[in-house]
Amino acid sequence: MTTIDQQRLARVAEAAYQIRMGVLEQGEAQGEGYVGQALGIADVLAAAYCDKLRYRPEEPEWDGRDRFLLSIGHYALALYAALAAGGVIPREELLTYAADDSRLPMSGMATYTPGMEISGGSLGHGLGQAVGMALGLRVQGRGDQLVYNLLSDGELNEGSTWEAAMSANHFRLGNLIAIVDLNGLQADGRTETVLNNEPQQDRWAAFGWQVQRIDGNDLAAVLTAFDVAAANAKVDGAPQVILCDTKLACGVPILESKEKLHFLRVAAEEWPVAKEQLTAGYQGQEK
Ligand SMILES: Cc1ncc(C[n+]2csc(CCOP(=O)(O)OP(=O)(O)O)c2C)c(N)n1
Ligand SMILES: [Mg+2]
Repeated sequence: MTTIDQQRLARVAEAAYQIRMGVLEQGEAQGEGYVGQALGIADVLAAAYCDKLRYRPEEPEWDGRDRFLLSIGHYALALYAALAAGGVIPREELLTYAADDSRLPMSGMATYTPGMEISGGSLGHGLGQAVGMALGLRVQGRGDQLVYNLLSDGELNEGSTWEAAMSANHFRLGNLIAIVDLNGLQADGRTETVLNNEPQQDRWAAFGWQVQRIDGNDLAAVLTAFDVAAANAKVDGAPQVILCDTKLACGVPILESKEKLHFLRVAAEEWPVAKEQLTAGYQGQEK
């Protein structure tokens, strides 16, 4: 495994901390939300928005940008926190999460939020949209721009995801990178109980994809996987997938131990504790 430069690692770790804190602030403002999965995916989003993605914070619709598609609309607060960390939206706006007239609705909507590429409430459509965008960019002679789609293990139960996976290799979309959050949970229970979708590596490989599987909360591994994917990406090559095993509520012990982690309702007095625990963990890591 390549070694990641320590300064780079520290910079992205700080971003991941900021994203997690932004998630907690949004949760606290509403008293509830899809907080567990957002904390789990924070390292991946920090690597994307504070290291790898090409975009202009002040010009979210810049034509030359890489595309990052969030098909899991309920993860929106994680993306809002990443957009704040990346300078696309003001950090204080996070406090309006899911409020009436906010640009940050509870489920991600492209028409409301700068930097939100697609609306994602109906699961299982992001990869198909990513295939279309990757194909479109290549037709326009801009196949060097990468299209990422962050999807969930619940979305692997949708047939449309596998139709898209099949077509991505058929069209040799080497500019397409899927990232799957394998957090082991979905709305009705554990993924392995609801509808087991392992072995994941073999399934994607059988569809013609280049596969990496990593600990999605090991930031050095996440950065390395993004580097490898970007280096492998080539017009007319195989599409790639990064399978990320993540931990729900990662970094916040008081929330990690909760039972109903798909949608968290947290008592008012627990939010400050959650924030303290996050900061203590981050400071401990720095030493
Ligand atoms: C097409 C579709 N079917 C069902 C739902 C209802 N739904 C909302 S979130 C969710 C769970 C999906 O699994 P995952 O994203 O892995 O859940 P998490 O890890 O966030 O708990 C479901 C079934 C939906 N939004 N869209
Ligand atoms: Mg899940």
